Amino acid sequence: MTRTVLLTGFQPFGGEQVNPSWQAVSALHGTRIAGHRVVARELPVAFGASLKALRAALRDMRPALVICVGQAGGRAQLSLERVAINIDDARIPDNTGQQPVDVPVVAEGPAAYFSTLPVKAMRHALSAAGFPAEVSQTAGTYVCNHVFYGLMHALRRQRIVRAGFIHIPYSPAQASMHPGTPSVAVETVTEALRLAVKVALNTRMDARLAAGAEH
Ligand code: PCA
Repeated sequence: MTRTVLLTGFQPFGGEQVNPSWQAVSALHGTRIAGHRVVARELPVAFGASLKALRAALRDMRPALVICVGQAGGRAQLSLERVAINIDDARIPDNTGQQPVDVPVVAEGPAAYFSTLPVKAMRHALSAAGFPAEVSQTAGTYVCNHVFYGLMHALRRQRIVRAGFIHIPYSPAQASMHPGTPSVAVETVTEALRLAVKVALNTRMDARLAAGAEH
């Protein structure tokens, strides 16, 4: 049986016309990577509804690997997120007007979950192939962290299903509206994600490489 890789991107938010996370993952929809079928889904930028849609997709597809992708305007590299924390603290309202402040994603849930992706091996492979990539120590406290935490919580008893989150920079079209901010072409992000999926599927044990930060 062909196993599925689930990739998610987000709808536009914060006044943007597009979200490069959806542009990049939708370009991989229907392709095959390392013998797996890729399915892409778009999530709303909304606390609660985003996770409901994600949980439905997990139930329907029973994927072997899940990578959720979101836009992080201002970042210069693909950020392989290490950890999801159990807090919603929104600086701006979501697309439905909700703005939770210091509310847990899951009441009584653990403080945090680590990504189960081999983030070090992925960063190494991406850098070696010329893609800008880093391991990030925070996915923020907005809808992306909310989805990342909810994803890891939903899969907490299915450790065999690898899952995690990648933040991506603005696209050049977006960055032109925010002078001075870095960007990466959507096509480049798409190719980087294709490689990231391949490495995640082919790496059993993560590499022991330094990719920490002092701050
Ligand atoms: N980025 C936001 C939410 C949706 C997205 O693409 C975030 O980083 O939380």
